[in-house]
Amino acid sequence: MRDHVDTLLERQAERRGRIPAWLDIPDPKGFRPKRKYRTIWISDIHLGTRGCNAAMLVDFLRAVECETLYLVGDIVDGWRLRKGWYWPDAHNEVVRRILKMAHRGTRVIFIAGNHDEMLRDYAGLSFGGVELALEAVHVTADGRRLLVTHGDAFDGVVLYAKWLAFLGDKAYSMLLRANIAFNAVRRRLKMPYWSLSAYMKKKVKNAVQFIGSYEEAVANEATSRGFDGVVCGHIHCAEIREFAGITYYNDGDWVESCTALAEDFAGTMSIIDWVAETGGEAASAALAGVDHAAEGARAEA
Ligand SMILES: [Mn+2]
Repeated sequence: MRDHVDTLLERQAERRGRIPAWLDIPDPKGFRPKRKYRTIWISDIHLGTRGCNAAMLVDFLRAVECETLYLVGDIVDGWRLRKGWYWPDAHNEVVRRILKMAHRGTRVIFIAGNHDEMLRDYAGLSFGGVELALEAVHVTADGRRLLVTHGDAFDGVVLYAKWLAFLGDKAYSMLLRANIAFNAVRRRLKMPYWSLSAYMKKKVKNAVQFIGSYEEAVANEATSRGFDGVVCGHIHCAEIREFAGITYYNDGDWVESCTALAEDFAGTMSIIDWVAETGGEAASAALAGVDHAAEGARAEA
């Protein structure tokens, strides 16, 4: 007991006035050279839910390097965590990856979404090199001004069906749960990840109609505020679409489709589909180096 306390005190003294040691631990040696981008946007990670594809995201973040990283909302799912704590160590690893990127010089801007709306009270502050904001203006390498916003504010503008009603819908949460079970079986059969829920969403007429009018509503707002384009997330549907003189970008999500939006050094934007590119193969290996003895690994709801 005494020894344990002594070690704790020593460790505390050692750390005082310093940053955590893990920030400087080098990455495991990979065979892939890092892909370099000017900017990367990711959103709708929903940390704290079973649906979150944390392993796939860690694999992606290890494979890339960027000057600016935008976290476009719904990064942590406060709504889900309020109902019961669920935080496996893979979710800690996502947080550590992002903090490491910030530590190594990437500018990280976190725009709060509706599932992490509790962070909106902290807009304007920085934590561990991560700047919190309500929205941001991004200027591309080719000089276009883009509004960056999570996008939940546009739910109400859409006339057909409110996305919230759709998201909160029992059918949709059952679909997400089915997607987890479905992919657990596929993994056991050594088949690549395939999003059942993303597929269904493209087939359900109401969802398709909603997505179309949502995109239009977001684009209209950006036009009226004088932007050249808008980047959002929220509806879990990655897209690059032109609307009369304005470009609508959606970076997708890491619950269903595992996608990101990226800008290269010439200002060209593209959607990165990590499942299509890797088949999710490297995802389990991505977490191999993570210390599973950590307490979080036992956190099951
Ligand atoms: Mn959202």
